[in-house]
Amino acid sequence: MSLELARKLYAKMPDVCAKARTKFGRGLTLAEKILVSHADNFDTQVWDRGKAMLALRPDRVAMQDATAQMAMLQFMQAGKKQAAVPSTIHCDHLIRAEMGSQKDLLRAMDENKEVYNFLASAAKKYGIGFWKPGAGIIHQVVLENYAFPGGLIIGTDSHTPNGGGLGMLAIGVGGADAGEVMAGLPWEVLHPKLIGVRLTGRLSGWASPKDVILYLCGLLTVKGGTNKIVEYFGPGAETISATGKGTICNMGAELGATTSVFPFDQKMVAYMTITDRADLANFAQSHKDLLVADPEVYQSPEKYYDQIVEVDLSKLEPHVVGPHTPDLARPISTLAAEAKEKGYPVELKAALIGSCTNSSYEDISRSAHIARQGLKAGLKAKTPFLVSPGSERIYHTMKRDGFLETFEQLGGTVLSNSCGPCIGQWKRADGVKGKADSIVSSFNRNFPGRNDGINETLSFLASPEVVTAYALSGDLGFDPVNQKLKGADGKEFTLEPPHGEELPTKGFAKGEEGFVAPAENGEGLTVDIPPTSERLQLLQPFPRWDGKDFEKLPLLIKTKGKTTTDHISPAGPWLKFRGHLDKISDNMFLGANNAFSSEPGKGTDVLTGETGLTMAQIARRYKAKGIGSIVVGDENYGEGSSREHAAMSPRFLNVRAVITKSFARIHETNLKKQGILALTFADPKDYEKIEQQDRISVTGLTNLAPGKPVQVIIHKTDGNALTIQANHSMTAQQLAWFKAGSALNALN
Ligand code: MIC
Ligand code: SF4
Repeated sequence: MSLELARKLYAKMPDVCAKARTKFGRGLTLAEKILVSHADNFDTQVWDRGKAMLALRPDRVAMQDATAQMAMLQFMQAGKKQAAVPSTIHCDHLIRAEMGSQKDLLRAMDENKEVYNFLASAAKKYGIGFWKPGAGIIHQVVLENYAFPGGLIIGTDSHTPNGGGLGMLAIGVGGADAGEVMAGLPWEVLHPKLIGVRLTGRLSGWASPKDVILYLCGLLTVKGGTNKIVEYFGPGAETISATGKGTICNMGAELGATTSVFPFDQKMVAYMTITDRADLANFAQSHKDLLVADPEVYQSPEKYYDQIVEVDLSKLEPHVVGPHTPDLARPISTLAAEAKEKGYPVELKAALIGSCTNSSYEDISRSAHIARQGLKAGLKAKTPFLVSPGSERIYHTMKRDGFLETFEQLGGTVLSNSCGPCIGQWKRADGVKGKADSIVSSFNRNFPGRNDGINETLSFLASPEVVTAYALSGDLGFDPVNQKLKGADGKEFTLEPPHGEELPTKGFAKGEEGFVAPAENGEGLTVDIPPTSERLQLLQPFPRWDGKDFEKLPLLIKTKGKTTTDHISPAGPWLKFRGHLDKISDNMFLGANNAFSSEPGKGTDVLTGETGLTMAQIARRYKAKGIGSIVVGDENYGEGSSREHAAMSPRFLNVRAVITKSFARIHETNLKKQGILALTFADPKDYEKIEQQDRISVTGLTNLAPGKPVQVIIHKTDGNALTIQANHSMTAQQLAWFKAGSALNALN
C-alpha cells in the first residue's frame, strides 16, 4: 500500500528537490521538499509563499462518513469510473455514544443503515477502501495504516494533519476538493507560509505532547496558523513519540494552520514497525535525507521560516484551555484562581478521554497509571468518566493490557471506537439547557454546544492524564502537580506524575479489522440511494451566475464574534442529515450569534418584519420569492471544521455573498467552491456600518478579476447609500467557479 506510494515518491524526490534548490538558491525545509515533490508541474508553478496558488498531486484521499456523503455525491457528478488516487472512507462520526461500545455500535448500524449502505456501495464501485463503523476514527486509522513520511494526503476533516506525526503533509479539505482529486484533477491551495517551531529539552512529570499544542494555541491563537504550515524541528522533536507528534499536529488545526509536520526520526521507525510496516520504516530510513529539512535550515532556521517559535519542553507545564475556545490557555497551576475570578463552576460534570487526538497507547497507559493510583487510595471517579478509543487496535490492546478494567473499576464507561461526545454524539444524562456547568476532555475542540448540544456548557481541554486526575477530584480547581487528593480513608496523598509506555511491549493486539476492499471492476455495480430516503438526496447543480450585479439584497444575518462551522452548521443531532442538503439546511446558523437578536440562530424577516424566525425559515421565504441574501461575519469566520455544509446550505438557500473581517482557510475555499462570493471588508471597521434593515448591493461583478476589489453599496432605510470596498482572493480559475455557479459546474 504505502510502500508502493513511497517507492514512487522517493524515486522522484531527489531530482525535484535539486531543481528547487537551484531555483530558490538555497536549501529546503521539510515542508518545501514535500510540496515541490507533489507539484502538478514544478516548472510552471509559481513558488511564492502567501501569494501563489499551488497545484498539487496528493498521494491519497481519506474521508469520514459525515463529510464523505457530500464528497461522494459530488464525485459521482463528475461521471468517472474510478477514483484516480487511492482513497478510503471511514465510518466514525455517526455513532451515538450512550450505552457503551457494543450497544451503541449495533444501534448505529441500524439507524445509519442507509448511509452506510450508500457509502459502502459507492466505495465498492469506485475503487475506494471502506472502513466499517467501529473500525476506528479516521485519523487514528490513517496513522496506523496509510500515513508515510514525505507523503501528501488530503482528508475531508480538519484534523487530517494528525498524519504529520509520521512526517507527512496531511491536510484537511472540503468534500468538493476531495471529489475533484478523486476525479483526477490537481488540488489547489494557497502556498502556505512557514512557521518553524524549535523544540529543545524533554517533557517530564505531568507535561505531555498535548501541552505543547495547548501552549502554542495560547501563544499563536486560533488565527495564528492561517495559511501557514507549522514545521517542528530541534533536539526536542526526537524525544516525542510518533503518536505524541500526531497529537500536536492534529490540534494544529486549532491554530487554523494548513497543516503541521515533524521531521522523520527513530520514533517514527518504531511506530511504523510495531504497526506492521517494518518494510516501509526501513525504506524511509534509507531515504532519510529526503524526509528532513536540509542541514543549513536547521543551522539558521530564521533564514528559512517566516516565523520562529522556541519551546523548551523541559520547562513546559501541563496546560488547560477553554472554555469555548482552544486558545484560552493557561498552566494548570493558575486555573483555580482564574476560575474563581471569572466565576467558572468548578464542580466537574464529566471527564472524557480518548478521541482522534489522544487515544494512543502512551496516552491510555499514562492515564491508567493515574487511575490505578486513585483506585489504590480507594477512590472512584467523581464524575462520569468516558473513554473513546481511536481504533480497534487501540481498544483490543487496552483490553489485553488491563487498562479497560482499570477504567471500569474507576467507574468509567468505554465507548465505541468513534467520535462520540467529541462531535455532540453524546446523550449527556444530566445536561440542562440554559445552565452553565463545566466538563473537561482530552479532545481538540471546545466551541459552545459542541459536546452536549448545550451552548452554556464550559468545556475545557487538557491531556488525558490530567483529565483522569480531574475525574478523581471532580474539581476544576484541582492542580494534580501541586495539590493533594484525599483517599477513601481520609488521608491525603499526592499523585505520582503519570508513567506509561510509548508503545506496547507485547505489540498491538488485533481486533476485527473492519476493512472492506473495493471491487476489482466496479463498472456494473450500482450505488445504493433509496429514492424516498430521508438521509440522502442526490445533488442538483446550483444555478449558474446570471451575469448581473447583486442589487439591494437583504441582510440575512450579521454574525457577532466567533462564528465557527459549529455555529453555522451544527453537528450532533444534525449529523444524520449530512447526505441530504435540503433537510440539513434547516440547521443553518442555529448556533450563530446574530448582531440583531438576543437569541442565537434567530432573526427577522426584514421583508415582513416577522421576528423570532430561524435563519433557514427566513432564507427559505426569500428564496421562494426569488430573492438572494447577504451574510456578514466577524473575524476568522468559518473557523473549525471542514464541513462544506456550512457553505452548501447558505448556497442552497440563496445566500449570494458572505462579507467578513476575515475567513478561516478551509471554509473560504468551501464557499468559493459552492459559488458564493467570499469577500472581506477592505476596512474591517466597515463591519460596524451594517445594520439590520440595510439592503446591500455588490457591483462591478462583470469585471471581477484576481486581486481587484469589488464595490459594496450599503443602502440605508433613510435613502442614503454608503459605498465601501471589499476584497476577494479568487484566482482566475476560482472566478470561473463563481460564474459557473460552483466548481463542480465548472468541471462539466
Ligand atoms: C470536527 O471535529 O469538527 C469534525 C466533525 O470532525 C469536522 C468534520 C465534520 O464536520 O464532519 C472537521 O473537523 O472537519
Ligand atoms: Fe472525530 Fe472529534 Fe476527531 Fe473530529 S476531532 S475526527 S469529531 S474525534
